[in-house]
Amino acid sequence: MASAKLYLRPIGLLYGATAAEAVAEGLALPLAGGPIAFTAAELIEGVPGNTRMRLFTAHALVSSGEADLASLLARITAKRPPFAGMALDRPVLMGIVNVTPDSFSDGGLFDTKEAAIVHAAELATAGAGIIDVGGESTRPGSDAVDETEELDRVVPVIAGLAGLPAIISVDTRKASVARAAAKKGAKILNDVSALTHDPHSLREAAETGLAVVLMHAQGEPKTMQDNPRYEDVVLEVFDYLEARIGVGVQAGIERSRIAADPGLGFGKTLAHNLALLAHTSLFHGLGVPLLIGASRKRFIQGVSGGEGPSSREPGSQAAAIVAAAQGAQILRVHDVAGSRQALAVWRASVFGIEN
Ligand code: 7PJ
Repeated sequence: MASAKLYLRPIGLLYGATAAEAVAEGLALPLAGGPIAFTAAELIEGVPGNTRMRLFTAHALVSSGEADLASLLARITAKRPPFAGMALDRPVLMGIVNVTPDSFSDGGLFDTKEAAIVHAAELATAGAGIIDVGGESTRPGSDAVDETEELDRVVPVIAGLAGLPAIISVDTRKASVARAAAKKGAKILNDVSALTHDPHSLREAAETGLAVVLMHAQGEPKTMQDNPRYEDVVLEVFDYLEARIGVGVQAGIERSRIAADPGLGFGKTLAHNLALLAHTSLFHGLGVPLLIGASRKRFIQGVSGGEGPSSREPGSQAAAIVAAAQGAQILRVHDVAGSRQALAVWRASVFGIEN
């Protein structure tokens, strides 16, 4: 294995006071600065499709003395700075506002400017720290949207959200839409193509100062679900995101402005999506905040039924908890109030009622 590489998947997670005590005793290490800690990790060594895995205690990892391992551990354990001005010490909910006539889960419901603005305000009141406004449906099978059309959908809505007590994010693959959104006050560029779709996006992101979410997708929305294939989905998605973070930093986007997302549903089978969700903690090795978007996606139906997207809400909330329990910092959801309740019950049970 000439170009063997190391990946670490933190396991044996502890929460709250127990986590702090175990870290103080040298029995655990903080995950992204805490308040979750890990007592052990799977060390995966090799290249996608040809790896070996060994289990280590946190103590053994620290005392290994291997340079590659030490730098990976440093990325996993370091406290994340605020993202787009938001502290990340508890999960932040990103509420979805689709201004599209064909969005797969709430298509047509919020496709007028007024309805979208009202819906965004409701999501903010319900506890969304971020409102994600999108004008191009990227659901499986969807066609690309013309630039003028996307600008017309998104920009007036973002302009109408000024003063909302939430950070505004724009879900777009187009540099011109990102720029127009930034002018109207958006602070985050959420790009499902990880700044690859539009050749101007890297420069635009660097110059506007927007925080960016880099998401993994295999293929284009139109055909991505036709036959997705990976040797090892978890490691390949990790490598891709790591490379895109590197490209972003090279282009002048500070690391502190970048978050990463494995892109559930984007060119992935049910098994791929479940593997990514189960291995969320491995992605802390990217050294940036993690965003997970499971909400109402088809893989939930693949597990346990749920014909229409809105009937996948309980499964969506379960997936959000699975991600949050592994330290994912940002959860992209449709039902903010419901997700908030689910998270609150989980948080109270592992961190205590006061937290
Ligand atoms: C995602 C997204 C996601 C990020 C969409 C849908 C399809 N952005 N935009 N992550 N999904 N960052 O709403 O389900 O998973 S569009």
